[in-house]
Amino acid sequence: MQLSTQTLSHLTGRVTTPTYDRTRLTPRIVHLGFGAFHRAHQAVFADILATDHGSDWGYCEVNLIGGEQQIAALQQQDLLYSVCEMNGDHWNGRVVGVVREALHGAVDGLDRVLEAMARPDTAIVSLTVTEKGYCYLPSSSSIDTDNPLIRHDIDHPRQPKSAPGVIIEALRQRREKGLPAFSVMSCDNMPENGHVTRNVVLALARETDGALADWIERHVTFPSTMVDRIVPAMTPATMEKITGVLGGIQDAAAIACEPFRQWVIEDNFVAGRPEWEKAGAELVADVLPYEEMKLRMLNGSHSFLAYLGYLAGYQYINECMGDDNYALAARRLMLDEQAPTLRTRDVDLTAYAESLLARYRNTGLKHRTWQIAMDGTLKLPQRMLDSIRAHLRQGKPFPLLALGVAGWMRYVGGVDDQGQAIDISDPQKDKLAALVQRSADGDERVKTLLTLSSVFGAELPNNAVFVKAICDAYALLRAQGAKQAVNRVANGR
Ligand code: NAI
Ligand code: CS2
Repeated sequence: MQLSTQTLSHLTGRVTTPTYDRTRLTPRIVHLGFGAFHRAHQAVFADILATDHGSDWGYCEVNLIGGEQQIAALQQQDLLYSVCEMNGDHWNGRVVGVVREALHGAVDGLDRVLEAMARPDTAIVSLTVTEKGYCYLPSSSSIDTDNPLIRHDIDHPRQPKSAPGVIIEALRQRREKGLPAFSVMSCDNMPENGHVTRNVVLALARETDGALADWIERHVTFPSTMVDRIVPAMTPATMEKITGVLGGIQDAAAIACEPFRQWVIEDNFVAGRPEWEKAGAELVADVLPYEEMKLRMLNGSHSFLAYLGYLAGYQYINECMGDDNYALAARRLMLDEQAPTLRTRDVDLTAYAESLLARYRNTGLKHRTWQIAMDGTLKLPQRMLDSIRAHLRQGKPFPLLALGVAGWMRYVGGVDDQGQAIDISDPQKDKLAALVQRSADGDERVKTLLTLSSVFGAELPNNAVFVKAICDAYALLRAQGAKQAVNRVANGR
């Protein structure tokens, strides 16, 4: 049996199902990126609001590139899907009912997506399209005009392919119809994600229609957010477990996640917003301190464990945590090298680090190091390099961050410590392969990879202290392998 309105009544008591009248909900949020994370995060906040607080904010879910199967699943399941929180062997299920419409740009047609975004009721367009979806250069937070999607959208602004291009065209149609603007809210892991979104949207709009760009600048807000919940990609084994939790009912859009969830939102919306605070979100004036804390402490240590763990043969984050040296390295990275760079005032960073380590130990989560390792060219700047810059300014050492960056360099070299080839997933994969190909392994490889200016910018590669730190860490990894290197650096040997 498949999940649907009809089969909801077959679900066992362990699963929460929508108790509210779903037809009362209006899809006032169009969400771009119905992937794993959105299903377990923003949609769950909306579901709690509808269940416990009578909210009528519903979602129109959209995928533009990839994710055809998830949208089809929604369409076949009366727009229902389930989320399972897993804590070790303890699983809690919830069927989410806030989706009111589901569209895929390539399957259902871009016109239908634009029509939904340009409806009078649409108040917010939110995004979880991964760092790649913004088509930006992380070293400068500006638009990447060499990106093929952006080049296409400059030539065909009425038939856009990129997420920023689709947002611009929807806003153009609203303006033409005399409708007010919506707010654009990024929920991706980037520092100042609202500013990045604003930068790319305005820069792309300026390429084709200056008057529209001016209108967007005056009328649209781009609130920043800090989002947190660990939601690994689905696996057949997890799917099987969820089917068990659902008492045998199949849900092709099911997702599993950890119990923890956090959302800090800049309170800056032009056309209203749900009362997210009632579901536990924090609405603040300035999100940046929270974003930096999360990106450096959590995501920075995640990427460290992903590269060094993968090289050593650890498939999952909780396996890395089973190695005392890796756990110590992650803790020291957070507290000795990331925490001192932060401007958060009222957060106990030691307690925060301990809570992150406990979350990484969750044996219910099968979070692959390979998954976290992907798209490193878009992740390293905010997760490691910004902190390194702070240490360089103050003349402080950064041995674990250096090992993390060198770990990424070994990883993109394409061979792990067991001699197995690595399947690298990165938008700059071809460029990385070319740089690796033309450099001898060792200092030359490090210096060649440092020429990637979209990642390292202009100054770091010319900083002798930085270059030496990375070359030394890389040499250690080459000579002793990741496990030994982590052991030595974590223990200060
Ligand atoms: P996913 O792979 O399950 O979903 C990715 C989504 O992005 C899909 O809906 C896909 O259609 C869309 N997408 C990919 N490339 C695109 C492009 N070029 N243009 C437009 N749409 C595109 O990944 P997941 O787990 O949902 O993560 C997505 C993002 O959410 C992450 O990159 C991160 O920024 C953020 N996030 C993820 C967390 C997690 O634990 N999974 C937690 C916190 C934030
Ligand atoms: C991870 C994040 O895939 C990654 O790069 O570091 O998705 C991480 O799971 C989330 O940010 C947790 O909120």
